[in-house]
Amino acid sequence: MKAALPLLCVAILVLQGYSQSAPVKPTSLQVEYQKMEMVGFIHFTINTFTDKEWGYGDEDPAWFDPEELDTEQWVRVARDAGMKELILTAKHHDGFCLWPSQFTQHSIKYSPYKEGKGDLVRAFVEACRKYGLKAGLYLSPWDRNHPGYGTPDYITYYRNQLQELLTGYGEINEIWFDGANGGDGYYGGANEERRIDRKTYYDWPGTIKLVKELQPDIKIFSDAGPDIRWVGNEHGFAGETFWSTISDDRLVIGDSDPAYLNTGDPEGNRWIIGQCDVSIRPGWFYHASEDTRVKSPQQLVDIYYKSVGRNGVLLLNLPPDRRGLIHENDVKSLMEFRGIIDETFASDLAAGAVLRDLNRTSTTAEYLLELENRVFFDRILLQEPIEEGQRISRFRVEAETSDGAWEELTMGTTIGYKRLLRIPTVSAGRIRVVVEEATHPPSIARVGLYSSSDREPSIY
Ligand code: FUL
Repeated sequence: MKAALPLLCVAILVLQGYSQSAPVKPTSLQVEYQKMEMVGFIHFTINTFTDKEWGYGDEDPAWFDPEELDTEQWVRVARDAGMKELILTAKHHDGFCLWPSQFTQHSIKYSPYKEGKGDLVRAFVEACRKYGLKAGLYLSPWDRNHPGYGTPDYITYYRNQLQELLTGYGEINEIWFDGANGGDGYYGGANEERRIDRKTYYDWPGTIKLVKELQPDIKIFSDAGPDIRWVGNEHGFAGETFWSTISDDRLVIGDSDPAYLNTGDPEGNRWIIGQCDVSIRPGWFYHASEDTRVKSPQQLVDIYYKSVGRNGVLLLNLPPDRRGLIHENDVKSLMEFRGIIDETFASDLAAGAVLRDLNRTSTTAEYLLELENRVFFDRILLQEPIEEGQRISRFRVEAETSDGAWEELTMGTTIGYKRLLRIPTVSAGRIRVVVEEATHPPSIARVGLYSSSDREPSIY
């Protein structure tokens, strides 16, 4: 009888119309990664000194000479902004290496910085460790300096460099494979245009295998994962509907459909975290001409709601200037942004209240949050227990008005790890979260209510 019980349960579930396929779940490493919520990018290389966004690959290493460089300043700024990881451009498209790679002369070793004895990857990783941040590295697959780019030789070179970076610097939490690939460049003096076949040239499966062998716990980013994916734009905006699940047979590293990446797929066969990359300035690298075009604290707050608040991880770029420091204007805006977020989310007005599970079916649910007193709020936080997959595809939130009626405050589609909703201020004591549709039996892990400082007049 005991042995027959599981079979019976399965039969009942199938008869009841439960989805036959189990929900796709994240790995524990992905859950840990998602919980970081905010990570940072450091775009810094010879471009900082040539005032370019994409170096051609013919730069003279002698131009790289940051005189006040302080990796600890970068990390302190990132930590104070709430970032839990920083990713450094160890090599951008120009091929210039911020570590003394033994495989090229296009590196920091041939620059005046510390008379060629500097190793920025090491200084960066050490600073991250000192302040408790995880370290990640960006190694551009496109290399406009290397003479062999476009031939199999370059793939060997690229993997040798991965080997150097992933064996010489301790634990690296994330490796970032950019999608920009092929075009004109210096290529060892050839000065020509080189196109590659994005589907086959890099043999990504081979590289991914190597990376995981070298660092089993590392998370690999590319537009198509396998662990973390691009969200299809560089504004830092995840889609309003945003699934962490996606079908990998519809993705090609370096060539995936941005619109598909921006929403994910409820039917997807893989869990690939969405990472929302954006720069605090118009460019990814520092340009003095952009000192007055740093994103405002309010713009950063908006980005936060559209990334972290839509089930994504925010990857915000802070490009150090020619001194080798994050510029004062960037620091000011960032700290004001952090202040706004901290103030809003300092106290959860629903803390301690009971979330009652009223009613559930295989694809719907209803929760009631009863507060001791009425509270004013204009921000709602919802979370699903993503360890069990992402299931909810439509919900609404209602509040009980003073005359006992239920009024809709907001509605949405996906929730995932975290959904933040901005609404006009209301005052209520009883709140209902109604899950209208889900791919698998739904549940809500947490409902939070907050009040931001930009309060508008109450509507109840
Ligand atoms: C892009 C690159 O071309 C930019 O320079 C930058 O590194 C950005 C994060 O990714 O594809």
